[in-house]
Amino acid sequence: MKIRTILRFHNGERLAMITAKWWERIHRWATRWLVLLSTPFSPTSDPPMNFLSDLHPKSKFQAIMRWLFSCFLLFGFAAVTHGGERPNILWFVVDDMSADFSCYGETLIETPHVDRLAGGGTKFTRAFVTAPVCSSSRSAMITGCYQTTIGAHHHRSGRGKHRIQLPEGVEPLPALLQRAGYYTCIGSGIPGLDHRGLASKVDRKGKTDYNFDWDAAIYDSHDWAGRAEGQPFFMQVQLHGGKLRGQGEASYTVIERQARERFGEIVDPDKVALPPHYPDDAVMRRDWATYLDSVRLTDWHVGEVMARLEKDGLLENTLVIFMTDHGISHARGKQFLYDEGAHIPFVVRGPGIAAGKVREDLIEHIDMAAITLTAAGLELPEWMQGRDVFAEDYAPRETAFAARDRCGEAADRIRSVRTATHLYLRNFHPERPHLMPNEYKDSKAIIRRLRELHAAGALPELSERLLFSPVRPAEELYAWTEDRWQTVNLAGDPTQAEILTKLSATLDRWMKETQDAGDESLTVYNLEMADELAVIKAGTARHETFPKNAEIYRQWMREGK
Ligand SMILES: [Ca+2]
Repeated sequence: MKIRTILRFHNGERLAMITAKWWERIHRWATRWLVLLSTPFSPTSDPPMNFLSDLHPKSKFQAIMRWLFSCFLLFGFAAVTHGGERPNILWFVVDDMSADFSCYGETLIETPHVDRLAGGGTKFTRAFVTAPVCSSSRSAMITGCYQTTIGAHHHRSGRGKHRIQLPEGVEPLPALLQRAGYYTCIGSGIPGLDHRGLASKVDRKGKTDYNFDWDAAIYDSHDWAGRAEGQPFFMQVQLHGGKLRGQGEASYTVIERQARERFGEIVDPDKVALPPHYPDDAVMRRDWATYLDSVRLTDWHVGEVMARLEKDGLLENTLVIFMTDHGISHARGKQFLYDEGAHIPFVVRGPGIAAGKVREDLIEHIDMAAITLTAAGLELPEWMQGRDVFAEDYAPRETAFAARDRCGEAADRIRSVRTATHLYLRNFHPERPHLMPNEYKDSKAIIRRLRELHAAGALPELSERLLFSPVRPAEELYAWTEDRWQTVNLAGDPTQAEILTKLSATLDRWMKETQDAGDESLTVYNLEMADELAVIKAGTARHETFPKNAEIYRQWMREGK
């Protein structure tokens, strides 16, 4: 076990040195004994070369014992190096889900499979995405770079006529692993099941959603089963997660049926504890209950994949990383940089990873790329901004950064920096409201209900202020570890002025150093809106709302708002 750990984690010179030393030793022993002992059995050997026959019985016994010992050492070494071969790497990437698992403190449901994963590995309690929306988060994840550095920060950008190219030299992770001999795959992790955990006749590749031009050939398959014998694999299990609960009534019914079939009962909406900034309302409760059912169904799927790895004898030589692409899709979750949108579960299990360990240092989701490359025995490219948080010389992050940019037609720009105690946010367009027009979000039952309650003047003060204020503060500051949902903005508090100034400067420095590409021009916005509208089905409500909303943003841009 010790040697395996060394072989896995000491790359470069040190690994070469250790390996060479062992090989030299083994080679010396093996040559000495095997050459000597093969001699008597050689058909061309002349007597008295059969030295065993000339030996004293006691010496003969010792020679045989030494021979057996040598064989044992050789086989042993082969087994050790085999065990130390490049591990398989398996990612669970779950859509739209916060860390609402039992091992992260959720008490209303049980999530035995993710809990087991955490128990057998290292659980990070302070992991954050650098982008709180699918495509920007996934573009960052797959390159190990800040989405703002590589220009992939606007949600679903670069899909149509306006294509985004990655900066010179930057490549998606599967391309690097494939070139190093890995079998690269992306799918549901269980042949015959889709990303929703439902039976499927056709196995398809899983979700990618990258905002840049990429070559589909970086993925060999939907599943690791097709790899060559002895070939290590890199598998992404892409799960529908929080998206299982859908946008409203019709999809709630589907997930409730699925939960009843799987677990015998559904989460009781009456027992749900909503965050304080959401009104206590039947629609909100039902939605949150179905969300928790989506967590349970995700946990079940994780269990199935882990059982398959174990059954196939792959568990011990597979590095497993579990995370979500951002937090729950809700009014203040997905698309926003509060914990509700940016905090994610992050669990790593596998060879060389401490079991049952909990780490409280800050990590960013782009670190997953660096952890993966190191585990595969590859050097980290210069351009990669994620870090191998398991490296011996790793100095824990003092800060974690995140950015929100245009989401669909909703053009906005928010940046944040977080320390172990504070979360600082900067709104670059404070004149725009929190719940700005957004076809995607506005078609959700929860947002429609919030707008209804707002129109009827029936919202509690906190919901009204945090969700419907027509303008936002230019800066926000939260003592996030004490203020779980970040509802108390300390930005105007004179006692916090020093920390605010410091974090503001840290954010400026980060934006400069990482070459934050910032807002889109109106010209690019128009190109992207045309591209996006082209893929929306004509005649639908979406097709009508989307361009109407886009016109509001154009007007705001023209007004400098
Ligand atoms: Ca997502």
